[in-house]
Amino acid sequence: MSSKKLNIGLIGYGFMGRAHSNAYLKVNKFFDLGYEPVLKAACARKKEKLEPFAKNWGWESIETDWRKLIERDDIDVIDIGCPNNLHHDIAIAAAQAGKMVLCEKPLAMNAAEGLAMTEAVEQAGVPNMVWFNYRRVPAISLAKQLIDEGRLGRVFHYRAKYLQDWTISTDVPQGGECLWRLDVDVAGSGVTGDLLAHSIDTALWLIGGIDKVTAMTETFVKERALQDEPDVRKPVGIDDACAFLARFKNGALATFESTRYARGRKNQNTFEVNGERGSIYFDLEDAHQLQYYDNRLDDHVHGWQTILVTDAEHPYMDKWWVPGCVIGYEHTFINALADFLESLDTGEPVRPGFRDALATQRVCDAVLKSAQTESWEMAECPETGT
Ligand code: SOE
Repeated sequence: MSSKKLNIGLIGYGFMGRAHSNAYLKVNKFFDLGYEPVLKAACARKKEKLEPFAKNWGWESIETDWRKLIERDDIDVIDIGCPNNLHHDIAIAAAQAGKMVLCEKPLAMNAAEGLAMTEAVEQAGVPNMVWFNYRRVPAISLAKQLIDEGRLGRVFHYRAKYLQDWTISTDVPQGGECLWRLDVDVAGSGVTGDLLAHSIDTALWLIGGIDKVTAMTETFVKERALQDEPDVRKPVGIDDACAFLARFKNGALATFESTRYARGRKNQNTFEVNGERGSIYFDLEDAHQLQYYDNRLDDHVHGWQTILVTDAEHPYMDKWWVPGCVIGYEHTFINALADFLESLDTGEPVRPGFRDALATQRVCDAVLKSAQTESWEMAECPETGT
């Protein structure tokens, strides 16, 4: 297929800057699409870090002020891959300038910001997407397919965990490059916005809207040095751990748990769904597999089966390798980008868009509020799944 060029302006050169750059470079090698991203400009404040990043990934030019990037006529898409406290201003300015907007998760620092951003992209009528990349793990997309096919029937339970262990040491500083996730003024929250936002996005997609939540959070290390000023110590404002109960609007019950203090757990993102006719279980540390229990089989063959999600019949896998050859983390961004580019051709908005991510943000806000009030809080998220 001959494709139209789509000029990308990426903001941020960290972990997500790399993941997104890689997706732009590879997407047309594997997917047959009507659009082809051009790595037009990379933007960040620190020129000395930005220049080698841009050179390495093949960005044609650089900008050190995101406002200048947005002003450029040769940029079609603004991709926000910088820390959370900048998402709001950049997204609104980009939408008002008529640019398409892609934004890293979580959408914003809180739901009020998220709402303003959502209204901005909707008023401007610009295509938008939030990089909740785990929806594009083929096994998670397959879970969605099995649920939509009715294989689980009525859903009773949803059980999610998102565990890491990289902040246990009291010597880990907060703020600054890579460690902004520990600074509440930059991140907005701790594991709730960073990790549980993924779990909530997946849950809303698979099961539907959440009605209300009751939560507890803990900050285990109360004070940390600043990365950029090691002699200065500041109270820690993020939640190190969070656990909450939720009721979905369809009556299903859920538990969610997240921490960065689960020694030995590096990036364990799991969920289990129990339904009337069957169950499914997923673990990101075995991302190529989906566990499925089908109660409709004859009694004597009941048992959990492991589906190796690498066949051409499985979501996205016809674009990758031969059966049995697994794909990994980076491919989830490529799959997401392919869906975005395809949506420009079909005119069918890609999910999750800003409005979908706003629902997740509202659940996060309700969770954090509930941890403070120690009572149930309404999640104010829509009736249907996103
Ligand atoms: C945090 O450590 C983090 O990098 C998250 O910010 C990402 O969203 C997650 O995919 C991996 O872990």
